[in-house]
Amino acid sequence: MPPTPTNGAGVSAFSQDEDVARPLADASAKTRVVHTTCSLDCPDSCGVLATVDTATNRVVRIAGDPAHPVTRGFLCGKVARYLDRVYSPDRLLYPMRRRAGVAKGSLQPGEEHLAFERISWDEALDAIASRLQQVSDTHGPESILPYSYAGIIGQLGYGSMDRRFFHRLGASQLDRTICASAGTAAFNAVYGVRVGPEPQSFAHAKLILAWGANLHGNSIHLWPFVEQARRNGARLVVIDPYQTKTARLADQHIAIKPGTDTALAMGMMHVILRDGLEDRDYIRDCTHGFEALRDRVMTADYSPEHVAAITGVDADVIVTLARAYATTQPAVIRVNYGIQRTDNGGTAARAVGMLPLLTGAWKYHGGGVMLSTSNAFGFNSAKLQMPELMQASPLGRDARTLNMSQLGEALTQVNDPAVHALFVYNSNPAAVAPNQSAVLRGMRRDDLFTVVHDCFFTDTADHADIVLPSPSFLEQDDVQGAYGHYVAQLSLRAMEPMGDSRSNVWLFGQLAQRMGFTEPCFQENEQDLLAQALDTQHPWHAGITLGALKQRPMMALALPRNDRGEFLPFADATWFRTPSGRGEFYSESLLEQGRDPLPGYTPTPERNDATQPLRMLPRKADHWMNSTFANIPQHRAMEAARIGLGALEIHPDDAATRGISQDHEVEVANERGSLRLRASLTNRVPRGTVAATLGWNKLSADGHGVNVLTSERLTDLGGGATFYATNVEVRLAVVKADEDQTASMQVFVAAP
Ligand SMILES: Nc1nc2c(c(=O)[nH]1)N[C@H]1C(S)=C(S)[C@@H](COP(=O)(O)OP(=O)(O)OC[C@H]3O[C@@H](n4cnc5c(=O)[nH]c(N)nc54)[C@H](O)[C@@H]3O)O[C@H]1N2
Ligand SMILES: Nc1nc2c(c(=O)[nH]1)N[C@H]1C(S)=C(S)[C@@H](COP(=O)(O)OP(=O)(O)OC[C@H]3O[C@@H](n4cnc5c(=O)[nH]c(N)nc54)[C@H](O)[C@@H]3O)O[C@H]1N2
Ligand code: SF4
Ligand SMILES: [Mo]
Repeated sequence: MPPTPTNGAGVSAFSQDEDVARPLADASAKTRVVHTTCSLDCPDSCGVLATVDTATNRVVRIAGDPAHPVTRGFLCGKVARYLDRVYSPDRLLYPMRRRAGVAKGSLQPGEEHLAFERISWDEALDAIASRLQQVSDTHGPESILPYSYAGIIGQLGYGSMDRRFFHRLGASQLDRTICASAGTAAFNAVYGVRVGPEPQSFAHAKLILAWGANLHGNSIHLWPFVEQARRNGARLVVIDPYQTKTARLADQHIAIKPGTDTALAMGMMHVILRDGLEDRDYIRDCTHGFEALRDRVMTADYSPEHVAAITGVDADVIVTLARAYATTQPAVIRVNYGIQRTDNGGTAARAVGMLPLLTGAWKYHGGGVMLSTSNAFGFNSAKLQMPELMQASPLGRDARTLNMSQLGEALTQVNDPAVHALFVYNSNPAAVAPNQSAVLRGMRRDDLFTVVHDCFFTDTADHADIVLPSPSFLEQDDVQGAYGHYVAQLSLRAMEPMGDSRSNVWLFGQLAQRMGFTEPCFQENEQDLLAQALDTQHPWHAGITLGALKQRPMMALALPRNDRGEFLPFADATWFRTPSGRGEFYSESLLEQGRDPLPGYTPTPERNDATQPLRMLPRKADHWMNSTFANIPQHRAMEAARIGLGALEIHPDDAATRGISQDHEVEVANERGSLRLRASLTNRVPRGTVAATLGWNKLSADGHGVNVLTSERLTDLGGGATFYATNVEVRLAVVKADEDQTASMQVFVAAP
């Protein structure tokens, strides 16, 4: 279904959460409606309509764009309240500089103005340019480290002028591994490309596995299609150690032990092959290495009984699941990032990714496996980012690359050269990066020059020398794809930037001028970059030009379809982009890299002994976006209503053996650090597993975030972070003599 043009007329805004629905704008009011795109780091990339009061130029309402073919007119609860963030009194509105003599460290909210003073953009840009020049001259340009992730995922905001700037500077390159690199490497090994079924096709499935995927909390717009399928008789099975809302609403919840998904997937393969349920024609025509895989999975290591012992899932549940998966068509798997954040996580994604190759699920409309759709977009990132500029830098060659999932190490251990300047934008690493103590130790170095560009005074900004204000997505122009659907969108600025905030594109263009970079590409503005992003020969982008998007801001990719209009990736052998040209069970290229060419389960190397017997899930909040929104009172209230703020979710049996009762203050610790939280006794976590939520460090009771517990170990494929492979012990906190337990509990229980 091609998206229809929107003119804002007849908008029927509704929201998933009834309590956040806002009244329709009064038709007689003087308003205009602008199509923007939610650019938070979420698979859904919702079409958003912003209603602007033309008298005040304020955005008075935002709502989902009903013409979007996938996100269809509703927003998640967090972005339905986005205006609370845009117009928050805490927005960072002008550049600021650390006051002379103030040491770097975490600040209490409201204390920032004591540590920082307002300066003009000219002063800020001059100071940054001269310091970066000095660092480059003294230590070499690679001693400068850019650090960015997905504060905005539009093509311009995520990576364009910023990349040009750091390429031309010769700064260290950043390997952006913190989220998706393990799964990317895994699917590249199996398929050579990451595309999957259209989200709309889930409505046709008869069996849906949500595997390490919190649909309700993290990507709600798949849910209506899942529900449609269920109304037609489909079953939803959720495989997740934690009982999410998605799991509660499912037909079956399999509470697997964290980090054991490879074993479960291979146990399913064992049953499928043992019972002769594989699709032999598909395997013959479309796959590579089947015999080798069969030899591996038919060993006793992957028998249902052995897999049950590893995964904690009963053998008969494994057998029933495998048989149902192989004999129900269409069967679709929504695998998400949850399974990847462990040492064996790349292989887990690889093994799960192979399941439809064994059963031929790809042949059916509504079948297959969806990890990410991002590879389907062909935006011209080479033109936006210009890596060739590194040759014009003082290095005259490609710069070294540092892994963002090891920022603590980069700031405290890397030499030749050491990092002397850190430039953070689109990210809050002081809260989101693993091994927080090492990260903060690095950020507190007096000899490190740190710039932070953000909308708020984040934990990272607390450690900056210079802080710069950035706009929200309503305040900048961009163009965006998605990683959960196949619709390209223009995102038009609905309002002027708040205060003196300026976009990433503007900031790095200005800095380039100050650094004396004369290449014409640094003179380009947002309009130039939009045109370049869309200047692509990619066949699926046919017709999607800037001119066309200005007429209709949402355009579906021109995906190849059969005569019934269905998009069936990997239904035949023409789709694979692997070395063998087939779906690879066995990978010669992994073998060449000295890796196991077949999937295989290996237990996590994280210490798991009597001193740290509990597995910790440092999870995302349902109502925040990583650390974004964690400081907004309305969003804190929503999260407080869900599980309470500062909660440690622990199984009642694990609590009982430690003498812990509901609301007791507890200390959660391992060799990297410790956290004070409030015990919340719940069956949402299985025995042996505890959970807590990612947020802003400075808003927690003891100033620490969950990432003090996580490590800088990397995933087996893709060099990703292993957040969910963390072991801890929990004990009752020792309450200081001058505070009694009730008093300290109130700190935790109090809503925002
Ligand atoms: N509300 C909200 N939405 C978000 C985000 C957010 O912070 N909040 N973040 C956005 C981002 S950056 C991303 S990457 C996506 C991620 O979206 P998801 O991939 O859904 O990410 P997670 O919540 O990390 O993990 C999904 C589920 O995997 C489970 N899990 C953990 N370990 C294991 C395991 O070993 N095996 C299995 N089977 N499951 C496991 C977790 O309990 C969790 O419920 O969501 C995006 N959407
Ligand atoms: N324990 C634990 N840690 C995790 C995770 C987890 O599940 N558990 N998830 C991991 C994952 S999947 C991810 S993707 C990362 C996410 O890590 P980040 O990408 O760092 O995510 P956020 O915390 O949302 O921080 C984004 C910041 O960008 C800012 N921003 C927004 N728009 C703009 C803009 O236009 N310009 C600039 N300069 N800044 C802007 C926002 O205000 C916000 O402070 O965290 C990872 N860390
Ligand atoms: S965060 Fe995701 S679900 Fe929410 S509005 Fe943005 S794109 Fe849509
Ligand atoms: Mo992510």
